[in-house]
Amino acid sequence: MLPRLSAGSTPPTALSHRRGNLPTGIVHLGLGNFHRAHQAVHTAAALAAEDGPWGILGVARGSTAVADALREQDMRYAVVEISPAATRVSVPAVHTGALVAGHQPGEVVQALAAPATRIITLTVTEHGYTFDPRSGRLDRGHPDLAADLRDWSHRPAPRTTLGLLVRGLQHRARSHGAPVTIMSCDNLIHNGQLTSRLIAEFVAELPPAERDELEPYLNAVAFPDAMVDRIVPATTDAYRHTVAAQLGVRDAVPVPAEPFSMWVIENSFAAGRPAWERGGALFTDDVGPYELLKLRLLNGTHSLIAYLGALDGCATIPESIARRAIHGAATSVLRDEYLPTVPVPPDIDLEQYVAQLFDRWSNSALAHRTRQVGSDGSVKLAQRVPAPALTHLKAGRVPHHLALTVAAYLCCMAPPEDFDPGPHATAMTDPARTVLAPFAALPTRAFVTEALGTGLLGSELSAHDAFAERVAEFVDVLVRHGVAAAVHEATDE
Ligand code: CS2
Repeated sequence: MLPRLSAGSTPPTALSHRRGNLPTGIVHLGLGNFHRAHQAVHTAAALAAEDGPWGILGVARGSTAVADALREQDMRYAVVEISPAATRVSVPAVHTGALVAGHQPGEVVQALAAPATRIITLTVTEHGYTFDPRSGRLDRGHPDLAADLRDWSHRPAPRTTLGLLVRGLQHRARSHGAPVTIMSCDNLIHNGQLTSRLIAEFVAELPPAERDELEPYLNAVAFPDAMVDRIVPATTDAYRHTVAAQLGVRDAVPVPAEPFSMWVIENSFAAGRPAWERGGALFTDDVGPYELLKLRLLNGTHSLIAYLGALDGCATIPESIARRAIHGAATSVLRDEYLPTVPVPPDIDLEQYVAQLFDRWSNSALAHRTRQVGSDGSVKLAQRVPAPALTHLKAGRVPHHLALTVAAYLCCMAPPEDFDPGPHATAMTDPARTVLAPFAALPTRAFVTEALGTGLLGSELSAHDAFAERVAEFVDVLVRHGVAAAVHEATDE
């Protein structure tokens, strides 16, 4: 039996910045695969180039599986960078510990409040912000958020990410007042500004004495925007075998990732930061154009590929993009509908960026699942579709491929009774499923009106009849004639 991955067994390929103890300077909420293949790798590379007190304490939300495995492995795990050309395994060694918020909220708050903690980073997914994507404000209907606000003074251990952050800030304000940076690394437009607004809104809801005590401290907190980009699928046994074969150790929690990785960060930190620019990150004063480029060209197109692919029987993104019709639809939505709505940052070579996107989606060695990209579409699409769709509609054009994206999503989430969307669509998870399901029995046009009427994509888009009409037409074609016919119809326009 192979030895378990550990500090002692870490092979010489380890991306470990030094021996000895690394102090914790960063607390990260969201110990999932993405963080471990993105921020952790950039941080390890930065620390290898320039030492500093920037170890990361990782906090998982509810599940103990990853935290337990990491502890058993001295906080080591492998990143399996994989493409058809090569497989490269590395072991970032930057985590100083792991906590589970659902079980150890008090310790999490303590870590957030520690004077040595100078940066708090987040990858809690779009859902983790307990906000309403339509209004950009707190989702007061969210039971955990409502409970946090209601019981604030009696509940030392908040349930939501925002609650944990505010409790941590409260302790900081009371005990030492040292400045701190909170950096969102989730796929949300202006993620830093959004986090700052949500925290301010949360604080404004506190009992007056606590609110008045905490509000001035918020000036000591920086909220940089950050664009993050790396395709990181779920772990499977195949990757565990790769690690065993390449490193000769057992790793229970390796992370697969594509070779590409990009991180663009607003250079606005309250209490220092690692030299992330030496670990591959780009610093700028305005992350906005990078965010829009990535959220629309990559993520927006990704959604279309995932929904069409799943409906066409494809388990993976590379399998989907290899189908002619889906490749065509992806090209059209990207070039004709997303691209005209984004400012291209001056240092981006657009043609190269687009070609690289198609290469990344075609990474057949990575097996990124359509059901992973298609899950939680109700929160993701709100970030991707409405703004560009409205730009076209206001200019008098119907964006057919954006309508097709919404139609394909609806077919996956709320298929009519006599239509089987297939196993990959059925496996997609989304809280909106239960909301949309009752409408599936309606005639298509009414179904689309009701679905959009839930505010799924904001109220402005649902008021555009021409868009809803087009979505309904595509739902009918997808259900009756399939993906290729729907793409043909969209492209014919
Ligand atoms: C994907 C993203 O699941 C999704 O919605 O579009 O996770 C995508 O893979 C990453 O944002 C790439 O950086």
